[in-house]
Amino acid sequence: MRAVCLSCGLILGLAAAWSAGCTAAPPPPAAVDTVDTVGDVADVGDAGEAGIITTGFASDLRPGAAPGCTSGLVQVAQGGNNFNASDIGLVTSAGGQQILVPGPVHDGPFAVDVFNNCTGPGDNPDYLSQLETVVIDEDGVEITGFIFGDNYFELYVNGQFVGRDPIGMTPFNSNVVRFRASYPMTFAVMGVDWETHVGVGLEYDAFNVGDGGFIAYFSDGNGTHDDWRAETFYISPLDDPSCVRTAGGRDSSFCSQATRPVCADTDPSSCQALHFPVPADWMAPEFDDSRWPQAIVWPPERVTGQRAYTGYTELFGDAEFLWTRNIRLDNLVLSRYTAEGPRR
Ligand SMILES: [Ca+2]
Ligand SMILES: [Ca+2]
Ligand SMILES: [Ca+2]
Repeated sequence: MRAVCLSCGLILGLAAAWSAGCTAAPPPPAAVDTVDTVGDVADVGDAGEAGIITTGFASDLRPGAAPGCTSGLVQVAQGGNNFNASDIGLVTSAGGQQILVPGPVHDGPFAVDVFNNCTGPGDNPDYLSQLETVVIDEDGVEITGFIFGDNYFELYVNGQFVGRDPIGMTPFNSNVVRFRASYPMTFAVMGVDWETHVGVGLEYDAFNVGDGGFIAYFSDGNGTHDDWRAETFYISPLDDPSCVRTAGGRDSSFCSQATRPVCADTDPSSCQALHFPVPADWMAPEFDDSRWPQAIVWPPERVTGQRAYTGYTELFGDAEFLWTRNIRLDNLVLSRYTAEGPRR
């Protein structure tokens, strides 16, 4: 299931350690304004949650390891905008821990294109005829779901992989999936705000701080709203990771006014990142997400003006764009929602 298994054992090991630590953690005390940094671990002082700090660019880049646009000629011929490969790399903490960035992409079926003007035909009006139902629960209900992610998504339902984004970074695309599943139905989405300067959360020649966000709508009326939960696992670029608060859920919105750190202008290779191990079972229905914050709804215009979404808004019903409190610095965001039944 894991295509990019560069350090899966390590990641799973971290996840196990994290789960164990989480189980034993006392209730979180009140938020604190100042934190201490020791070695490569930021002690955020609220139940002992520790992030892993890395500095600078990823090494060991794997071009093509993640799904991506590979043909600029196709893109230009179709009048599109920029295209970029979706590189994955490894960053290493001072303590020797290695982490895949921008995220632990998994192998699995690609979602069908609604709009894809690089590895697809652009507008794909025949998408419904191309769907294959992913059977999760034989006696479940058949549901069609539409997803747009800035920039990459993986969708799990009731713990099973349903589909993933065929383009990791750009150009922007939109997708549709179909599955059969029973209620209560747990939707779990991994969202990645991809980057071209891998490891520091920056993109393009201008070293922009990119932003994330995703939206999903399902044919039973369920979709992305503020009753989902969302948590960040990769925060960058940062001048000082101690700006990230974690009481009541991680919050990077106090960092550089959630906009642009000094390092992005002075020396991007000095920018830091804060990572939190991804629990191996984060997508499972029984996973305890009670410590994750409520997802934040972002206005569509704040997330994207891309045709892949704006040309298909009717497919997304009343769903809303979600992310965390910080749409710019939070780059790997896991989100969950369990539906008890159809939402009408
Ligand atoms: Ca994409
Ligand atoms: Ca970002
Ligand atoms: Ca982005």
